[in-house]
Amino acid sequence: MILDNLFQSLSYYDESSEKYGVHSWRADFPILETSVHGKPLVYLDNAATTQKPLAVIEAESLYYRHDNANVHRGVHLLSQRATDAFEAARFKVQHLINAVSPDEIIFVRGTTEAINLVAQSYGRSRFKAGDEIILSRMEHHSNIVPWQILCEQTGVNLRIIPINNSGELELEAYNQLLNLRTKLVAVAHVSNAMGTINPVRAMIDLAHVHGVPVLLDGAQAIAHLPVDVQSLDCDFYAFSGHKLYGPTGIGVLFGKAALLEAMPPYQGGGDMIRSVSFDGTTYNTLPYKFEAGTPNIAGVIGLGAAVDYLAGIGFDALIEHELALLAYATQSVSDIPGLRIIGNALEKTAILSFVLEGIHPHDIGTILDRHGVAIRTGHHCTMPLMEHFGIAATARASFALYNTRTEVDKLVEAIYHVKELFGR
Ligand code: 7TS
Repeated sequence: MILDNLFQSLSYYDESSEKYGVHSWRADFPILETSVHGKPLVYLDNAATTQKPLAVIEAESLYYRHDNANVHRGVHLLSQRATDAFEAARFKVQHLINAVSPDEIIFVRGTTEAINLVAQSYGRSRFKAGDEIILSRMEHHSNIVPWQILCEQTGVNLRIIPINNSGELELEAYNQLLNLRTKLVAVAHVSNAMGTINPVRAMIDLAHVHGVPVLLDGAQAIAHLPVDVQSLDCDFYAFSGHKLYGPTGIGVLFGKAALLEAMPPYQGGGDMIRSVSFDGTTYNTLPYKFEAGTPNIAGVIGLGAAVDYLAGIGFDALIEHELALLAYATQSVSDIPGLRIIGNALEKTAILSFVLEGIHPHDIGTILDRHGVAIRTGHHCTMPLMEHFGIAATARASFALYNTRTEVDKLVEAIYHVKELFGR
């Protein structure tokens, strides 16, 4: 529906318009000046990782130049400054996702670690043989394998929500999967391989009717949609900083305080304890109970800068720009003979996955690279999803706030060149 409306309004879309601000946004990202193979970089691999604005690069650099010290430990000034900057970032993330308290924000390495934390702490301590966890067919391997490991450890079973051929979840089937044995639902907010925005609000309501908590994998949602964990009423929300214009190696697990309080620690070590003796150890309060060892301090500070950067742009402008771009790209590639889009959900974010008849996606990716166009090809860590569509891989262009219509034109031009080279 959103896309249909945008198709109709495409004639009004003008990327040079100040309204979208895309050219001033581009200027914030130094890497966009880069050339590859002698061509200007057209970076369309944002679902894998986004580029970083100067504000993020400088926040990390300033920390190392002026404030570098370990956090939560020292009485000396640098340690206090580092701790203040670190905890300020926690507040920024709290406000980004509208969590009730900063104690509900656990810093982890990324989405992958956040989901493993929930599986090994929440799942392992509560689930028993015969219990069920509901996932969907479109999950990233990061939201499959941690649960499979838990299945081996506890005898829990996985139940899988099927999808239709547009790449949308079958909600009726989901409803039927929920039963007395269900202990958790873990689904992607947005699909990384197709861009489908799942109806998570309705899914959470349904799960809660059965008293079942819900974990949302927000890796692909966090940079494209405003996320409000209170209005979603999700129990856990996981995301990575590097997909949000922030650094790699840092991410967030949000959990409702009552759940986190009741969970055992995930890892043991410094910072997560209140007192240690050989007679017994007591654990620290939230969020520190889940943050064992020296954290990625520069990464947290960089993530805070990324959150500020995004707040400066605003989701209204960002969404309008990205959806207009997706609509333009979808329309542009639709005319290419032999091209099939994988994932045509009515509700989508800025991801365009496709296959070209008779040409392997890796060949598409390699030739596009010679044009300076960076896309991702492969199964995108969603092998069960690929199996559903009867394919091994797709070529995926994924957009961010700094991409332009001219870049989409270059993508399309390069795809035509691929077809020409393969005589298709
Ligand atoms: N979940 C989803 C939906 C993802 O898209 C990804 C990464 C992850 C989890 C894992 O995130 P990480 O930061 O912990 O690695 N997705 C992709 C992708 O689509 N291409 O490269 C990485």
